[in-house]
Amino acid sequence: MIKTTQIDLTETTLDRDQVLTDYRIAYQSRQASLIGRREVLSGKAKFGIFGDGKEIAQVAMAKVFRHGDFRAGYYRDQTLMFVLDMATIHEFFAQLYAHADVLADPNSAGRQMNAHFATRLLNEDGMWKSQVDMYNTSADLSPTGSQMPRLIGLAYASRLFRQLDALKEFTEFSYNGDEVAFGTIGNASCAEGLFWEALNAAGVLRGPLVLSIWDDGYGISVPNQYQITKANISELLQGFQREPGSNEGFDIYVVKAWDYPALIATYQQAVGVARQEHIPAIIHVIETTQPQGHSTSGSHERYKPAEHLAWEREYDCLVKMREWIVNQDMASPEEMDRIEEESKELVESIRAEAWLAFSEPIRQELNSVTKILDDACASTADQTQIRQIQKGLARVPVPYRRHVLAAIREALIHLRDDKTDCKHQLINMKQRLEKEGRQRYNTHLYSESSQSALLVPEVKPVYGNDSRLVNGYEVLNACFDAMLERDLRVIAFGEDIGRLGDVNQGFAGLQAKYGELRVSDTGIREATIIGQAIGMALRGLRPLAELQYLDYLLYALQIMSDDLATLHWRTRGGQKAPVIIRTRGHRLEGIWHSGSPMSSIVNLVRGINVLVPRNMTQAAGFYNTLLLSDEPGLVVEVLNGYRLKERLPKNIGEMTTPLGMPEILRSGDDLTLVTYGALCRIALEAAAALSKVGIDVEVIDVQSLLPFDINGSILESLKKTGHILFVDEDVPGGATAYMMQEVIEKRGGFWWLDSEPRTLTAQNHRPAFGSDGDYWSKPNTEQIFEVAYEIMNEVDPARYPIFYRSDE
Ligand SMILES: Cc1ncc(C[n+]2csc(CCOP(=O)(O)OP(=O)(O)O)c2C)c(N)n1
Repeated sequence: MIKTTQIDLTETTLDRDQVLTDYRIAYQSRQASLIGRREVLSGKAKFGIFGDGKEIAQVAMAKVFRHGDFRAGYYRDQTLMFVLDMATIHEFFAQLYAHADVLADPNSAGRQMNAHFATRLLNEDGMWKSQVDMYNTSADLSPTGSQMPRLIGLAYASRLFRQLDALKEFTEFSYNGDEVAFGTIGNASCAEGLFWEALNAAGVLRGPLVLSIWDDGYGISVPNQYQITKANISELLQGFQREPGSNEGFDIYVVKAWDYPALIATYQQAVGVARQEHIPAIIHVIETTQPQGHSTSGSHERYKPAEHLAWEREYDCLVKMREWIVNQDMASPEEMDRIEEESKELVESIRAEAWLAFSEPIRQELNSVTKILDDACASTADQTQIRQIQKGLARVPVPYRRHVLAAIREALIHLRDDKTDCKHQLINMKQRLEKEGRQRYNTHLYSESSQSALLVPEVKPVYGNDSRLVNGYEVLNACFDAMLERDLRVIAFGEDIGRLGDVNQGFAGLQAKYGELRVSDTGIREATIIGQAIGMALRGLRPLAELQYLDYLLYALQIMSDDLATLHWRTRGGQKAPVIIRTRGHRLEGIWHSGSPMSSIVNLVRGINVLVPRNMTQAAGFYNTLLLSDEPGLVVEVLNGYRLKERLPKNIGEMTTPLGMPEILRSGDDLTLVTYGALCRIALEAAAALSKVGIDVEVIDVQSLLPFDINGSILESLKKTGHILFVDEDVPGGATAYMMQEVIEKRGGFWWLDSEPRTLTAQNHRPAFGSDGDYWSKPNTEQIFEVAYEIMNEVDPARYPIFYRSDE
């Protein structure tokens, strides 16, 4: 017998009209699923995944979902969205068709597959709407379990809003921390590590979180016995169950997906307690069905036994609710039939409208190009090829803009020697379509608001005669102190940053000064540290989340990449999470404290700013810049810089380091050396040695990998020197290759090269332990000297003969 929180059904009163309205919307939602599948199978949409079988539970959930609340769920939640009008059925079909217009598909403007929901939290100008006046849904993503990390931040924000008086003024985000964060997840996704990490964190953080597990017994074709120990997730979660009277742990409920009154009572109780007392709850919704199988990719008849399929038909939540309504004498079978017929007609007509709205503009573009091609035929000698293109276009069963553009491109090849007006019209149309396509699909990777990080003006550090020389960590400490002081929304957390003040003392004394809620220790849980930050940032807070070492960022990289980096883009500017992530890396000793996997990061987190300051003053400037912006950013501090001496700027709280602006650390005429982070110091040492043999090196610190050198200043240096060397501590082909592409290909540096562009990197393997291990693993002063010298030897062998190597 498993222990769960019990509900009292006697208190539930159900009004007939409300019950019938619930049934109607649930039935409409089912129709949307059925018709949606048909649309995919008939070729009008690419892929479909639906919420059939979960309708009644979501109708019950919707009853307790209030303005200000948030959902972090997955692709089965269309009914909840429909009931609360967070998404309409029209929008649902628009997204199914990938209608790339934010008015048609406000979730994602055609960027996400269907049933990946998101409400628009931002106005057109990128500023927050008032969340307490809306139902809110954070943007869904497909990797299973990835909604969990951010869910804990959404819930924890309520605790902060309730307990921190300083946050009371942010009335557009919270009313006394009363907002509940509703999570949803499939049974099989509970096998993911993210699920367990998030649940544990939620229990520790104690916010108003209500997690529903839709359990249909399968994860695609794999039954629970292969997913979950003892094949029962609520049984497995028993250790999380809170004891009566205690406020630690979760309330755990088990309820059947087809039992309408029990679902209503369960949600009322669970959400009531969560909202009032901030006790999290788990609702294990069992006996859920999936009438159409997992998605349009396959058919469940292939893997579900016949008895199970028969059971699913009998226990379908709509069938059961209808039976219950009729048995309660709330409506006759004929009345129920009528509701169903009306629902079918309604949903079909909405679908037809959505299809027309999606396809008609494309049809018009296709007609325009056909017309221009007609004109082209009239004016060209050889019409056959153009007619073929026209015919091909007319035969496409479901035309997209890509077909139109491909036809134009093909026609232009045939008309390449043509001088007619048609050709110009085609070129114009091609350019217009290309531009519109870019606006549809390529915008909003970073903020386009007035708070874009690129718009934050530079404020240089100011020093006085009395400016003290301090340890690097003290510069950061002063910066974080100033941030916490001036912006009450700043909440810092991470492993060991609270009581200890972080492993390098950047937060020393700040918990004592600002309290445990503003500067907190977390468990060892990198993915959910980032998730916590995302959820909090979505609710208007300014989380400063620390990952203890760069090497452990890999645990969080999936969430950074899948959720944080794509958030603004995948909602086409509908949501933002200006999270500031702090970590330290590059250089210490041993495999896991000296990694610098910058290329892996840079290539996976497009959408997040990646900043690699060489010292703590530059780092402080980046923190200040990020806090003034509404974009996420990662700052990688130099691990061996905390005890190096720096002068403490007088304006540590105001100075900013601009993004995408390299800094020339040493000017020189012979060779451009491009690097960042810990290697800046080593490169300067090498440059000093090289100057002794007559080689004048310009050393450039890129400072910011994403964005990269937005004004092309490295190219200007290359124009002067004609020779370039990229140096870093990543693997060969890593971030040096990235930088080389930026300068040589994108900026056209190729045209200014007088010799082969070179890279110098760490070895392919991880850095070995100890000083010699480091010397043989990472670039050092002597190696930089030799590679730079080799470049100059190639240019002028007589002047720079190789003196340190024999040819044998
Ligand atoms: C990380 C990850 N692994 C695998 C998949 C492929 N996949 C998509 S849905 C799914 C099954 C999920 O089952 P469950 O959590 O029970 O949810 P359901 O779809 O049944 O509602 C799988 C394996 C994925 N999307 N993400």
